[in-house]
Amino acid sequence: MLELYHDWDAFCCIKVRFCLAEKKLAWTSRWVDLQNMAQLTPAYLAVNPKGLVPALLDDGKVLTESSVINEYLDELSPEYPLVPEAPLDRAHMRIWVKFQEDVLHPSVKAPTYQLMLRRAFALMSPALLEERIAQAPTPEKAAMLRKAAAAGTPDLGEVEAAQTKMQAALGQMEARLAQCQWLGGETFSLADIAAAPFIDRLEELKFAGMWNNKPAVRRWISQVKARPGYAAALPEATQRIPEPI
Ligand SMILES: N[C@@H](CCC(=O)N[C@@H](CS)C(=O)NCC(=O)O)C(=O)O
Repeated sequence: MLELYHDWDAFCCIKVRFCLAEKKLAWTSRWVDLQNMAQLTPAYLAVNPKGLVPALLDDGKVLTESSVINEYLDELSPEYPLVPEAPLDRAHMRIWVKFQEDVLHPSVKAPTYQLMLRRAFALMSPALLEERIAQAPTPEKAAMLRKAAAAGTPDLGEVEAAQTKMQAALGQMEARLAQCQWLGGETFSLADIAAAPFIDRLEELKFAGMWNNKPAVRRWISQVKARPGYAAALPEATQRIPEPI
């Protein structure tokens, strides 16, 4: 039995749900509400001491790290393969999964906290906020959350710096996708699944205009949206972090 500890509107959780849907695997939802910092409750820290979602339990055995989880899910059944057969194609797939880990996911963090989660944290009681932040696994994480929850205006400097990184990332994707159909090569793979939540988050942030002048990225986005698992992986409107004003 597969149990997924996840939040509906979290980048790495959409990534794993997309994979589960494409592999047609049944799973049970264990919701970790990031808008209330539930990743920092003792109950969840017992599952993943890093206080990060997602975590997958397979018959009670815990796996963390969304890219590792997705390779594991792919290996669970030979049906609907998401890892290319040829070693070189597999290597390219992993390079683009790493690009998601190193570039795409980090680039959305500041705008997500400053423009979206900040509004959710403002609704938490100061006592609960402090209780949760006190459980943060590192002082850096505690400081980042405290800054995101602080009253006042968002740090637009951080948002602008992130937008510069997003533009550069989209430029790299455009160059790749002008050469091949999918990020990993000629077949849909875990690389596209890893990068897909970037599209969704930029749309939520109202940054979708960033790919107006990127025809290959726009073609790839249409292809990703046409995949059966994409809509299944996305949250319902009520499960979304409030949109930025
Ligand atoms: N490398 C990890 C990153 C996990 C991660 O950063 N998850 C985010 C949601 S996408 C999270 O748990 N954020 C809450 C926090 O940072 O406290 C993975 O791929 O699973």
